[in-house]
This record gives sequence, structure tokens and C-alpha cells, in this order.
Amino acid sequence: MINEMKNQLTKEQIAQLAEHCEKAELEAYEITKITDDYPQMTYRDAFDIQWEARRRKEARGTKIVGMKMGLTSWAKMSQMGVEHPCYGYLADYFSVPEGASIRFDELIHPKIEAELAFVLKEELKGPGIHIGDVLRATDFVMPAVEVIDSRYKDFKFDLKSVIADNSSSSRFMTGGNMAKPEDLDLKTLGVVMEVNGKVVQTGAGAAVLGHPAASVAMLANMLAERDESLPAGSFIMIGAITEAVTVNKGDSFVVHFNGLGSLSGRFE
Ligand code: OOG
Ligand code: MG
Repeated sequence: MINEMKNQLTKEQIAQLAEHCEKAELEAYEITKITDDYPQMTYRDAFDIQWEARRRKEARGTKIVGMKMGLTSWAKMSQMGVEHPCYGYLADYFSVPEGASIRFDELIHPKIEAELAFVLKEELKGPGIHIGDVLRATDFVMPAVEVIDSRYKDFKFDLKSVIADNSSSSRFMTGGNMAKPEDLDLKTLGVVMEVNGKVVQTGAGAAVLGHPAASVAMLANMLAERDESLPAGSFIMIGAITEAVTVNKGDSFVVHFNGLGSLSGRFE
């Protein structure tokens, strides 16, 4: 199971694999998936690699500005052939302003995702966090678009490999309008994604684990396995509501969020 506590890799191998994945991210090149070379890698090893890459970034002065859940909708799980959600961290330089041009050449094979973000006013510490705890602890909800960019060849991976690769995190945009969770119907909140003026995906909040707040609850409970929590003020993306859409240089996008405005951008 994903919460297994055993390591099969040594500390040195974990450090070396963290560097391997992070270098591919920073320099935008493809690598083969880790489980091809280390079939014995456990979930514990995979999360240790992710946390070690995060530590390396922080040691260089990079700030961690949020967390994201991934593979939280059936659309995403069936698209990627993986049947369990995962999480990743968001670094300061992943953030792109609303309406921005995103530099395509800094990425390998990006895809865009329609998401929502929760901002907390209180800490959430698992285990045992449920939707009610999340709604009580949420300050506001706002639109988000994630740009994912797996470092693995042809965007193909298994759950352990994608966890080690920070769950494909690469860029994200947030903006539009914020709203209190009590003023939204989070399950029926509709999203429409357009690329180059054509509608390419539509969906609603309930696609994410039945309720968007369930994703934040799951994150708090997964973090508790490492004795970590989501502090007050945390920014958390819930995972794609629809399938991710491949983009090319020159493409522009607009994602409409019912009642919360829209987010747009362009790849240049
Ligand atoms: C893994 C990350 C998925 C999401 O929102 O589902 C993700 C991937 O599909 O590359 O960010
Ligand atoms: Mg995502």
C-alpha cells in the first residue's frame, strides 16, 4: 500500500535519485522511469526522493508556496493508468501570473489541467481529517490551472515513479475570484477549458473524489504518515477535474470557473 513505511533504497540512492529527478526538472530533459532501474523502490522510497528534492531546493533558497494533489479524478486516473492519488509540492518559481506567457522551452511536454485551490485559515493535521474539517478550516477557494510536465519519457509512469518526480509539478496559475466555501456549491461547480478558442474539456467539482474538499482531507491524512501537516495559510490545489490537455508552443488557453471568473494564458 501507498502508506508502507519500509525503505528498500539506501540514503545515498535516495539522494542520488532526488538529484537525478530534480536536474531533469530544472534542465527540462526526459529520463527513464525510476522503477525501470530500481524495481525494488517502495512508496516510502518514492516519497523520500520527493522530500529530498524539496529539501535541496529549500537549501538553495527556493520557497515552497503550496501543495498539490494529483490523480484525484477518474478522468485523470484512467488517462494515466494509475489508480491512487498522489501529492507534490509547489515551489515559488512554479507560479506564473494570471494571463501570463509561459515559456514553453523551459518545459518538456507540458499539459494543462483545470483545478481549484483551497487556502486555509487553520492548520489541518491528520490522521482522521474529513470534509467537514476541511470546510471549517478553509478561508477561501479560488480557480487554478496547473501545467504538469512529467520528466519521464513519453509522459508514461507508474505511481511510485511519479511520486518521486514530484507528481509532475511544473507551473501553476491562480487568480480569478475567491469565494468562501459556504457560498459555493463545490460539487456542481462547473469548469470549461478552451484551447485556441475551442472547448476541449468540461467538468464539475464532484469529479474530484466526490467533493473537492475530500482531496484536501486526503492530503492532510497522507501528510500525517510523515508527521507533517498543512499549516494555516496553506495553498492547496485539489487535482485536475478533467483530463489533462497537451499544449504546444503558441497555444493559448482560457479556463472558465462557474461563478469564480476565468484564467487565461499562453505558451510562447
Ligand atoms: C501526475 C500529476 C497529476 C493532477 O492534477 O491530477 C495531477 C500526472 O498526471 O502527470 O497533477
Ligand atoms: Mg494537477
